[in-house]
Amino acid sequence: MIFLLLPAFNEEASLPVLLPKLDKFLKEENTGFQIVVCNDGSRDRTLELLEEYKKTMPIVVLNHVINRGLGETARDLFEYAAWNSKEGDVIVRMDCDDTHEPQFIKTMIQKLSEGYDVVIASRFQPGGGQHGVSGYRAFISSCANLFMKCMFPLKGIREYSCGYRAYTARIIKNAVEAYGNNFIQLKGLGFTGTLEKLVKLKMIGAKFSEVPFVLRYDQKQSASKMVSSITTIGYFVMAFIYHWPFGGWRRSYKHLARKYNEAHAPSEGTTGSAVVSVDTE
Ligand SMILES: Nc1nc2c(ncn2[C@@H]2O[C@H](COP(=O)(O)OP(=O)(O)OP(=O)(O)O)[C@@H](O)[C@H]2O)c(=O)[nH]1
Ligand SMILES: [Mg+2]
Repeated sequence: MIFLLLPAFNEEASLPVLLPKLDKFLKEENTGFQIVVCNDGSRDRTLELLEEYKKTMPIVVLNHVINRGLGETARDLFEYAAWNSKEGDVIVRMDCDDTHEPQFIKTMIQKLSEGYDVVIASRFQPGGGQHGVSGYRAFISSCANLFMKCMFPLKGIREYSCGYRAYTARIIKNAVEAYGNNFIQLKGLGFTGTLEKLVKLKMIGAKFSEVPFVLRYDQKQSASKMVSSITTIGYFVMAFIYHWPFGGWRRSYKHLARKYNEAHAPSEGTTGSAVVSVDTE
């Protein structure tokens, strides 16, 4: 079973394009799936549209009456998936703004089955890229990714800021169990939680990989909700508290790292990696 997690804030223009496309793709893949959308206090027709689509598609709607931001929304989506999935399931998080094409779900899941816990859709792998992104924005995004790579190096990973990723349900269940409400701790700092998830998963022994992905920014219909100043501050705050004071997160979560790394250590004759099984209908 695949859980598709979609945070939605004022996405009335994109949902009628994305949801039917997603539904069609997943049905063609003949894969059991559940779409989970969190409407985060949208002030447009997002909630009404979701209630309509629910009648014909497997959609669960989580609703925030007040806009709480992407951090709290992602927390609720991942907690929902952690409680409602089975160990062998897959969790995919994508944006609602129609810039993430569903076709990449297939390659991400194939990659997960090679034994990874997290597979990132990456603009920076050969074959990846971005359409419709201004030179200025592309430059800022590359700088941000370089900063994150220096601060939080993850082997083989170049894409830190894109939220389009596939996770094994097992690693998300472990993370929610290990960190509780602190899996995404920096909830008020814009889109920082997208990076924080990678760092927190790394600390409990997750294995990462990437597949090439083309960001379709040219298809974006809704306004950007990214407040880059707050997110930039968030990255700096995180880099700081990862190390300070007295060893920061690295020290305070050391016991968790030990517990989960030991639990996932390869036993003799195995690769030490969970093989993902996706139930088909
Ligand atoms: N729940 C919630 N979701 C949000 C909020 N802001 C953005 N989102 C959603 O998070 C996803 C990412 O937001 P985007 O505006 O696409 O941000 P981005 O992809 O980093 O950057 P742009 O595409 O340039 O805007 C989309 O699905 C949004 O609907 C928010 O305040 N609350
Ligand atoms: Mg987007």
